[in-house]
Amino acid sequence: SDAIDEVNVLKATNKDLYEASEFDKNKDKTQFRQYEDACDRVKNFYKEQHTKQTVAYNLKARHEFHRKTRAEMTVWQAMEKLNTLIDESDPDTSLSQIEHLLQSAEAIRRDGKPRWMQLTGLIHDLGKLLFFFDARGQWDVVGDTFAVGCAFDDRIIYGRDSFCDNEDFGHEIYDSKFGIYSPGCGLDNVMLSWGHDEYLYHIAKEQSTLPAEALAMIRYHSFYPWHNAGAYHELMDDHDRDMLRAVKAFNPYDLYSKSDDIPSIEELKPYYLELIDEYFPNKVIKW
Ligand code: INS
Repeated sequence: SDAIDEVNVLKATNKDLYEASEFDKNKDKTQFRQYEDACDRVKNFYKEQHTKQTVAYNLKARHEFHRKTRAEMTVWQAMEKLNTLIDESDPDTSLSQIEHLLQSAEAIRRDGKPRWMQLTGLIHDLGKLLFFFDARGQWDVVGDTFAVGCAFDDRIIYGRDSFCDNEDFGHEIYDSKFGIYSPGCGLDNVMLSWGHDEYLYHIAKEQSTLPAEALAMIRYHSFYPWHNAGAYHELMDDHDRDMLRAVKAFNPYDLYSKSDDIPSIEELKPYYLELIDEYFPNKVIKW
């Protein structure tokens, strides 16, 4: 039947997906994500983020997000708009965002990964558009994410102490091991700190035909404490365990492509315009 065919196709593409990535073989991984030696811009960013990302703020931001459409534009227009943002949280690149997006997508494409994954590389940071709409600063747009509503984990950048000025720090429930969650409740039910991942995830889920793996790559790509450091695993369900593999497969293309050559935007544009149309049935997206 069609359903069985579909499952088989997905299994086949997932096999390619999880094969070790070729492109980061020659990268010196010790050169990336060096937060202890990072400049003040990065350190100040995280101090502010860790102080202001509270449960109360998270609920408010989610409510605001669902209340309205902020802009209507195509995916490519969104990439161009984003281009003026320089991410204060990122110690590894001071390139404009469109270049980082193309670097990620091109690395995925060169490795022969599925088309939906190439597109995921292309759009994964588009949620940073939020900065031009509802954001209070960069602290509620960029940077690594973590869960709110349960204990601040030591595996988050700069550790638990970095949260000492957060109003939820030491809170009887919000800073207890499981907090408002329960073991195995599934990450769908967990409030991640509000920012570009969460925002784009909702948009892609509602307005694209991207598969679950792509949506997970978008929602969790900045969730390093989980996909990289092993935190929050007790909250996962079986679906999350599958998704973790996909997110891990995506990560090298996001992180290590930052040292690749700068791509030519005009040359690559026709290829990616077609790819965008394949998965976003409505050209104009409600942001
Ligand atoms: C970066 C940047 C990225 C995000 C990373 C973060 O500074 O904001 O978009 O994916 O997790 O460390």
